[in-house]
Amino acid sequence: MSKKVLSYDQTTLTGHISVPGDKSISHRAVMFGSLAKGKTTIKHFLEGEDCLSTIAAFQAMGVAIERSGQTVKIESNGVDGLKEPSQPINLGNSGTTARLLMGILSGLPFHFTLFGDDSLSKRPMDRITIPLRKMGAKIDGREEGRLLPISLRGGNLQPIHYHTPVKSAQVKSGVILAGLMTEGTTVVQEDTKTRDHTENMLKAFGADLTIDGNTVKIKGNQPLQACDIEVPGDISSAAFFLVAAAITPNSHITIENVGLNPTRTGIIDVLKLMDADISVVTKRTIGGEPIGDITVRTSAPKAVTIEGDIIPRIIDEIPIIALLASQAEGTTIIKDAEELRYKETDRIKSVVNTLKQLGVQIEATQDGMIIQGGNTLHGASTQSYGDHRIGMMVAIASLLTKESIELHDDQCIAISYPNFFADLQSLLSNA
Ligand code: SPQ
Repeated sequence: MSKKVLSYDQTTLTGHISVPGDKSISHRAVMFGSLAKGKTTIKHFLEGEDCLSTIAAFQAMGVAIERSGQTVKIESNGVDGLKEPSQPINLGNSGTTARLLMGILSGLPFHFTLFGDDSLSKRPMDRITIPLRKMGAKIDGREEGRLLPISLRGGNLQPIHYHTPVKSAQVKSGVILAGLMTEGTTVVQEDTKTRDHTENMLKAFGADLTIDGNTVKIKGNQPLQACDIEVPGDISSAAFFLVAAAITPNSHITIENVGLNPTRTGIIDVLKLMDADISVVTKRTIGGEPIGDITVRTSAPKAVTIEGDIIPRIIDEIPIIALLASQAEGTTIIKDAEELRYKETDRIKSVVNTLKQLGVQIEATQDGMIIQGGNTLHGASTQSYGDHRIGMMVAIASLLTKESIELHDDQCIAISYPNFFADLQSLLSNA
């Protein structure tokens, strides 16, 4: 297993960078480009391992997909051109590939076997297999289809009116995509709005769908029309440097061309609520996704309580928000975030254990954590536990101590941010 020793003498971050393409949008661009008849070109695609798993899945179904760096070209004969794969599909570490793909596969008259790595094999799949079974998909797997590996036989789906019990964009998207493969109208309703990239991109591919508050309605059997997609920078990746600049001395950075979809910008709201010096300029909108620049300067953050509807808008940023809170004045409380338990790791446990090792006063609650501010961090030997967001949280934490921090399994950072350490170095070397 890889190991990195993190030790930085100079910790001021300055300059401009752009971050890699958004992971959620990159996955969806490959999926919808493969379902659409014709040629789709994707620019600024995330070359992370998760999105490469999505490409491989559609290649296994006969779609011609070529990638040259961050540009992906897809030439597809549409849904009718998809073939039964001859081998099981490897989903790697990617929950998004698993849940969205199952929605699509449920509409195809073939047999599929799906498996993933150790982490994905522990993550709950019943949240998506339950509605897909209700729509008529034949699904079996470990623990009656709750866990991978899963086998699925699709075809002859019925539309559904589904009120989802979990705050999950993956579940909403999987059901919408299955709905696209039925005769009739599928309705998906959620209590709290989750990221809406599926809805935005389906519209860009010409689909007829309506959104009324937290309810999405989609007509089945609609052919998608190929189109070109430019992927915005991933705000979940940018978040690590936004927080780093807020808590290291004399820092001043701008991250350019970041996706500013309101279902994802909770990190900006949290930084503002904590009194960070942050400004945002929206520049343009592409495929329904606003894009702009975010500037952050060093400040003295204040503690807050974070709960309720903002949680899905910061769900992937909570590890780095916990580190931010450890440097704030006062006690920060994060509630209503029980979904963290179902990520690449149980992120309540892995964040709390790791930050404790580094000297932070933090305790886990059933649905979140309580973080005391004003901590002085020290060196330790830490683990990413194979979770890219824990690995990046540790790397930013290492800017807060002169002692060195060992990070075991740092390579998993490539899941969502292959050039993370190069970008960190470039911001550090400008000072
Ligand atoms: O794809 P995966 O492994 O689930 O990735 C994560 C991440 O941290 O990158 C979660 F672990 O992001 C999810 C996110 O938490 C990506 C996603 C999407 O693209 O639809 C939605 C969120 O998950 P959920 O549970 O809301 O469906």
